[in-house]
This record gives sequence, structure tokens and C-alpha cells, in this order.
Amino acid sequence: MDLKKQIIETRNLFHQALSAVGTLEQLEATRVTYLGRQGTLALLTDELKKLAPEEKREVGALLNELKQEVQKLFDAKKAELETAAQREAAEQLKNFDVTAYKQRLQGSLHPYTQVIKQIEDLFISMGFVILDGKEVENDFYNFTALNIPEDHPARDMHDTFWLQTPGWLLRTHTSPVQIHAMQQRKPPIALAVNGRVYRHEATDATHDFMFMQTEGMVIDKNISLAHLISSAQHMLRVLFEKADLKFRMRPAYYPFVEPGLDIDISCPFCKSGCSICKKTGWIEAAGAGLIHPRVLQAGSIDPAVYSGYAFGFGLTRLVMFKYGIHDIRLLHSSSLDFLKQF
Ligand code: FA5
Repeated sequence: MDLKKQIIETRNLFHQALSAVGTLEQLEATRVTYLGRQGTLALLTDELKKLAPEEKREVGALLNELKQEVQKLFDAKKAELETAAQREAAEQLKNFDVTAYKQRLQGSLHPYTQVIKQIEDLFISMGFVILDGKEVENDFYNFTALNIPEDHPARDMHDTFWLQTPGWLLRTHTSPVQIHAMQQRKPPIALAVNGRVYRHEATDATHDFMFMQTEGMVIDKNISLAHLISSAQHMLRVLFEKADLKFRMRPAYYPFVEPGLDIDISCPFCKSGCSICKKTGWIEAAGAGLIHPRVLQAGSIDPAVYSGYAFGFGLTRLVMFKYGIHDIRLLHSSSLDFLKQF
């Protein structure tokens, strides 16, 4: 058959094939047959090259016309099928039954949320108010008012994320709330705060650069270490539902308390020392102490009349101990496999 006839024949066959196409998959198969690298139009182009120059001009124009027509009809059919597919998907969505997945997609409260709720209920039952702090603080509240003046070496204890605005930072602990509360309230004050804090430090199984703390503070006349120890003990026992929970206190230095102490909890992950407790059997849970007179003064409270205690628990660590989570980073991982367990 001569090439002209083949072109006419191809046009007819393409029209027939296209009218039979009902899906995007069929359209793709038709495209490969006609427009593909080894398709009919490519073969016709090869044939064209064999013609004499005068014939080539005439038949070449016909072949070009066919190519353009095929491409145009193909594009139009594609657009038509895509629109129909979108319409169908939208129609199906209208009938989507959200209740059908009730069992499979049931959510649960994040372990943080569960523990915060428990801690808030506990402190409210002891007559504390629950306050909220600010995550963006300034130098004064995070350090200076807490008896950590500029150039004080204790500033190095907190690797700080400083903001571009001079003097502003992401709070390194929840203790700035103490000063805000002293400035806004008159003793007696009893407060608890749960919130995020940030430290520019390397992460490992028990350290993250963003974690949560629970701050507690009581100011009244004649507040002593006995008050601090009994409320911390009560909190831990209720939280861990264990009357015989083992914890210990040891002297520690924090510029904003005097005396200062650390509260450790026996390692929930081992009996005789593991990599998480660094083979000691204990993990530090909180810093605490009696509020330093200079801090009371910075909060406009007379240290000759009032005294107070404060503690800052690593809330993230409490959550880890409670649920046996061996790596702190899991808590912020958004991993559904991890979260589904709670
Ligand atoms: C403080 O942040 C003091 N503001 C606590 C305090 C409050 C002392 C009131 C005295 C009076 P420290 O840096 O030790 O102290 O942190 C408190 C607790 O947070 C630690 O005991 C630990 O449980 C937890 N913690 C500290 N660093 C991290 C970290 N990188 N990741 C997770 N938890 C941490």
C-alpha cells in the first residue's frame, strides 16, 4: 500500500480506537500504539524518509496534519477522562462514611496530656493554682531575677537558644514563672505550671533540646524544706500509684534556691544499673530548694517575713518513668506506632 493510503487508513483506525477508549489506562495504551516511539506514526515517518524528494513534500504535509490531529484528539480525550475521574472521586467522597472506620482509627490522648491532667488534678486538690508561662522570655525573668546576673557562670548550665532580638530567648526552664507570679500576686501563693522549655544541647535517651517541666512554688510564712519534701513525695506517689516509690534527695546548686537539692527516682528500667541511668540505678527527676531571699526581693516579696519553696520536675522524664519509655526522643517523634500504645 502506498504511504498516502496508509496515512488515510491510520486516521480511520485511530478515530475508531479513540471512540472505544473509556478509561485513562486504555487511552495510554492507544497513545503508545499511535504516538509511542515504536508507534504507527513513527513507523510512517520512517517510511516517509524513503520517498523521493518531490513526493516527500506532499506526503510529508499529510503526515504532519495527521500527527497534529492525533495529538489534539488525544489531548482532548485525556482532559475529558480526567475531568470525569475527578467528578467521580468527588461523588464518592460525598458518600464517605466516617463512622465506618471507628474501630480502626480511634485516637488516644498523648502520654504528656494524660500526665499533665493527672498533675493538674493533684495540685488543684492541694489548693494550688495552675498557671501558664511564656515560652519566649527575656533575660531578666529567665536569669537575672533568678539570681543569675550577666556573666554569672551559672548561665553556662543552660545552653540557651537566644533570639535575634537582643535579650530575648526561648526559656530554658519554667522557673521564670516564679517571678511573674510574685509580681502579680500577694502571698500566700501556691502554684504549679506545666510547660515546654528549650536547651541548645545534644540529645540522648534522657536529654532532648525541647522538653517539658513542671514547676511548683509555695510562698507563705514559715515555709520549710519539710513542706517541699512532703508535697514532692505526695506528687510522685500519686503519679506513680506506688506508696513505696523509691526516691532520694541530694544537695545541689541552683542560684535561685538556698539550700538547693536534686530529687532522683530509682531507675524504672533496671534493677542494678543500665545505660539509661548510667549504671547508677537512679535518674534525676527534679531540681528544688528553698527560694533564695534575693529572688523573693526581685519579686517584691519581703524575705524577712516570707519564705518559700520551689521545684522543677522534668515532666518529660516523669512521663518516661510512668510508661517505661526508654528513649525521650520517641515522645516527640509523632510515630503512630509509638503513640497507639497509649
Ligand atoms: C532547672 O531547670 C531548675 N529550674 C529546676 C529548679 C526549679 C530548681 C526550682 C530549683 C528550684 P535542671 O536544669 O536540673 O533545673 O532541670 C530540671 C529537670 O529537668 C532535671 O532534673 C531533669 O529531670 C529535667 N531535664 C534537664 N535537662 C533535660 C533535658 N535536656 N531533657 C529532658 N529533661 C531534662
